Amino acid sequence: NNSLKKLRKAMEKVQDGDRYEHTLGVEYTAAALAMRYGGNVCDAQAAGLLHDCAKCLSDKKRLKICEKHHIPISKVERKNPFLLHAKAGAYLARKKYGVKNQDILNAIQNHTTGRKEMSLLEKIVFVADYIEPGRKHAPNLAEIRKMAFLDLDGALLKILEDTLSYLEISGGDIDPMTEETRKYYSKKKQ
Ligand code: DGI
Ligand code: FE
Ligand code: FE
Ligand code: FE
Repeated sequence: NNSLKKLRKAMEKVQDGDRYEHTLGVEYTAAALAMRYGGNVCDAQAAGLLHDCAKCLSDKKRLKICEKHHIPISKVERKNPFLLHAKAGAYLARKKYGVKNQDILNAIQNHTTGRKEMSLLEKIVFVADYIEPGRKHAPNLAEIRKMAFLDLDGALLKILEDTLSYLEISGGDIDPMTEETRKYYSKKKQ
């Protein structure tokens, strides 16, 4: 697909080598999950390619984009502006990379903290980001990779639980959205 090729070229330009490898890994993994769950494969690829399009900007630039375009910044985001690569990324996907599909934009916006009631595409990008082949040293990675293709919500919940335990141990600030997403998918499972 021609537009996917263009997005790949654009990401290669704005991302350093390792990040670009990760981007391609998320693209392929999101495509595989879309095949498994009957999603739109092309949309999954586009969202995978663009999800970290704001990852290689400076924190200052991310804050500037969000402030300038009236994108709300939470307390935790203000203190940890790397989190804003999701919101700033959705903005750039629309304005710079011409994405009009709101589901793709939501998948980019919510790929770090998740949110309750995620769409199939949002879940796919969230999970693909964590399990793509280049991702290393995450606990339970082998188990989560397998689970992703058997029980997407189960994999989503495990990723949130492991991310939150990691943040608790390392003393990272927890965004209320990450906690809310975990609670929602934990309740849903019961
Ligand atoms: O951009 P990537 O590294 O590919 O992946 P990502 O956008 O999912 O970001 C992952 C990082 O975000 C990981 O180190 C955990 C962190 N994270 C997720 N939720 C929160 C968080 N960090 C903080 N401080 N607070 C959160 O709620
Ligand atoms: Fe990211
Ligand atoms: Fe993630
Ligand atoms: Fe990523």
